[in-house]
Amino acid sequence: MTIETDRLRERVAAELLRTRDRTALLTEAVDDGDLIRQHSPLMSPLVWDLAHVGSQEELWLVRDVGGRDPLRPDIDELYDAFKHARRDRVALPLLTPAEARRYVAEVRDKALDVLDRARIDGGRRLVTDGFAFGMIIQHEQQHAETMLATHQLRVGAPVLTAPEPPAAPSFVGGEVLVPGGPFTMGTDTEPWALDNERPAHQVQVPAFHIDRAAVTNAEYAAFIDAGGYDDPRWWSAAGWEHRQTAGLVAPAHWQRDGDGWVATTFGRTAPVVREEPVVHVCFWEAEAYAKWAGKRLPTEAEWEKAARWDPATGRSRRFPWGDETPEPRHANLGQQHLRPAPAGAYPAGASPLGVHQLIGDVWEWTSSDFHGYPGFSAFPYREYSEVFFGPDYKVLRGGSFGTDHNAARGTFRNWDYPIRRQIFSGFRLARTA
Ligand code: AVJ
Ligand code: FE
Repeated sequence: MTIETDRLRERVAAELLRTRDRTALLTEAVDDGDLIRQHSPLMSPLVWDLAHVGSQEELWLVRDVGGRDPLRPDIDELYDAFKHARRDRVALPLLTPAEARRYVAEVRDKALDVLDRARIDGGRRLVTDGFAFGMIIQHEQQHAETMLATHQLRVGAPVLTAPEPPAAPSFVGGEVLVPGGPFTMGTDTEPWALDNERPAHQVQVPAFHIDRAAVTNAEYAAFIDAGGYDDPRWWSAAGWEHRQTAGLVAPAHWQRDGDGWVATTFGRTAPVVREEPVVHVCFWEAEAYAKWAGKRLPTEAEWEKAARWDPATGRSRRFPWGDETPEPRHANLGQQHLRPAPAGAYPAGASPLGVHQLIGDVWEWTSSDFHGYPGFSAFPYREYSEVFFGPDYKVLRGGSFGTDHNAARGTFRNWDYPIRRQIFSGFRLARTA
């Protein structure tokens, strides 16, 4: 065993533990009634997410990598996300909270045993650089964000607490020019990058301007006050149709309070903070705002160039600030704060061109549909991303305050339907130079 392999093993074990702590916190903060309840038809009951995390870990680490016998083959079907829609999961004969906790703990014991004995440094592509473990760690982290979104939809006394995000030393606004020219999008070298982030490929991105910060609550409120929700000029046909049928009048969780707005966040109602990025808006709202403002959403390639392209070397970095793994000073990630931070709060995380908070705070809608990059090949299974390719999904970039730092990077791609706003979604503006 080489030292590098031992280090990788230690890192994987530490990440598995750290990730499970968050899952435990999100599922222990509420009582059993809240774990089995459907808080929204858009979301699974929390107890489904919990056992599903264990089920995926059993499938990929215990059975596939470890070659061990199944623990609970009888429940595979219940926790297969493709077999039952989220809205139907509450009616399934799910494991009880106590059973689900026992199940995920048993799976974890076996997975750690596999980690001790498995060759994780190569041989099969699935285990090179511990990829299967990284995939399962990121999977659980993605569900931690999904569970956080479920918490946001839960009605009742607050159960989650976290310190306030940092204040901005100075407010950041305006835009920067990103020069035209080639840039390398996607990655071949990021060891735990998922299939849809690969392969690295050159794209020609014409010069564009991009805002230094995401659109703030104050800016978004001005759009509402200007009658933006009542003026079809700003909306695409599909967007206007949705605005009408869904009766959209403001971001989700906002309520009028005199001339201003209050928002309910994890059970607490407070005035909307003017300098924070707007969150819980759908793609159609983002698009309408952009048109009203005389700009547009960035394409996915523009977003990634703004986030990764180093003008000094022409190289693509892992993160806006460089190649260094995210630290709390770089970005608002990992549920350390339960809200986005004001524009300018993370100067250490800015890009060389001065674009702030591309990573963390809020997922940013792009104008791009979710497609495979040229040369895409599904790995390890088509259901991770390939089955979602097409015009139905829009790409979001950057991660939110609810995203683990391990599942947020310059190449990471998220996707959702353009009507969705239960996710921690905001946006920033761009325009062609
Ligand atoms: C990448 C957030 C769109 O939640 O559907 C979780 C992540 N994939 N389990 C999703 C995922 C399988 C995925 N998103
Ligand atoms: Fe999943």
